[in-house]
Amino acid sequence: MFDRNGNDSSTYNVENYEFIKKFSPTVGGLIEKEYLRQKNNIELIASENYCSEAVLAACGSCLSWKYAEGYPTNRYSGSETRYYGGTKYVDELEEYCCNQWRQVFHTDYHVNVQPHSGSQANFAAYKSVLKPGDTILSMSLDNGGHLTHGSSVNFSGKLYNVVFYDVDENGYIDMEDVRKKAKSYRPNLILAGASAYARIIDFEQFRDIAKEFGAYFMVDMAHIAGLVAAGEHPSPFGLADIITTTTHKTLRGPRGGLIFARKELAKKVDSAVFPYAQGGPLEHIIAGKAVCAEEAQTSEFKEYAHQVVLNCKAFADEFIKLGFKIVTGGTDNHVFLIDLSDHPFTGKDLQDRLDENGITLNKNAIPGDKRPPKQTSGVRVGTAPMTTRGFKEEDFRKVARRIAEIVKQMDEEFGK
Ligand code: DSN
Repeated sequence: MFDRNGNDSSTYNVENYEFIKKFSPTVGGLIEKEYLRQKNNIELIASENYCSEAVLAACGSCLSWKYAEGYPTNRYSGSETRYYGGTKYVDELEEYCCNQWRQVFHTDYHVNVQPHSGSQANFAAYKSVLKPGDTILSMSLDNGGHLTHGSSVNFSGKLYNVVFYDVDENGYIDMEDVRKKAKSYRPNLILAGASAYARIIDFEQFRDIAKEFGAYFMVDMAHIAGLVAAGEHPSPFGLADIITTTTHKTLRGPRGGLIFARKELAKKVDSAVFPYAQGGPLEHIIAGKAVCAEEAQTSEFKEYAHQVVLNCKAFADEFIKLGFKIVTGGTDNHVFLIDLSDHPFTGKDLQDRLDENGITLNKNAIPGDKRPPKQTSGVRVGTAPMTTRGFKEEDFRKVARRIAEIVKQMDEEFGK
């Protein structure tokens, strides 16, 4: 893992790409280039992070060679099984991984650690409680939701009838609108969770509305899961019926997904993952998820998550001081959106210009955006990866000032 100056005290990455280069100069060479890009850049993509060497090593282990379709034998009733021999150790590993995740979130919910990604986790979570054509009430992609929360180009928008709740004029989730739409549309499932929302989500209010109108309550906590684990964001456990997450964002583990559910939904969730949505689980990634869960219980992780939030607030405050508009006027978590609608260039223009200047972030729609998704009027920034690399508040203030300089040049160039 890199430190704040891009130094990598480990040899794991370098040894690996050098090893690959002996067999494939092309593949090894491209990995090396990407390694150097990551090492030399300031990484502000809110959904990315740097996992530990132990996680990387687990993901690159001999478990990659093992097939293990099914679930550890006797998972609940004695009837569960794997469809391959030789699964003694991966059975133990998968159970261990599930137990570790229960400990992370202090819960007795059922856990499925097999989803290959957050999208696969959401696909299976919906399938476990909905039929095609059922209604989901969620936040739209434009307002900060996620592709799998009902976008018309995604399976979620094609298989289900999706109604979106709005954000208010300040960009906050409009809980009155959630209640009003729950009352009018009687959704089968209400979903809370976002990929570009900077404020605390009030899971209790969502639960109350879901209960009032007889809907399942699901939370996609992919972005904030690391903060939930560290007590930096209220937990949805005990409130939601189903919770999905990825493990590679604020949790800084391997790229993958998890589903948690109330025990009575356990079998439905498991059969929605395998055999409905997926075949063989990626046991090497499950090993990485288990290491990540252990790391998430350390005091070092809690300090990191606390610092992510402190850094994000300092970063947003500095942008505000520099005259930028921030959606919702600040942040409570690891992410915020810069509103560029008063500038003569798009989010894509700024993303490209920052790429040229060694700063990586992504263009992002802002609520009510008039520009198309390939351009956008905003950019999204997050503090988790650079916090992992040791950045503190003053480092982020400096980055804000550097971005402001670049924006000033662009204003002149594009004719503000
Ligand atoms: N697309 C991811 C993000 O960047 O937030 C979520 O899956």
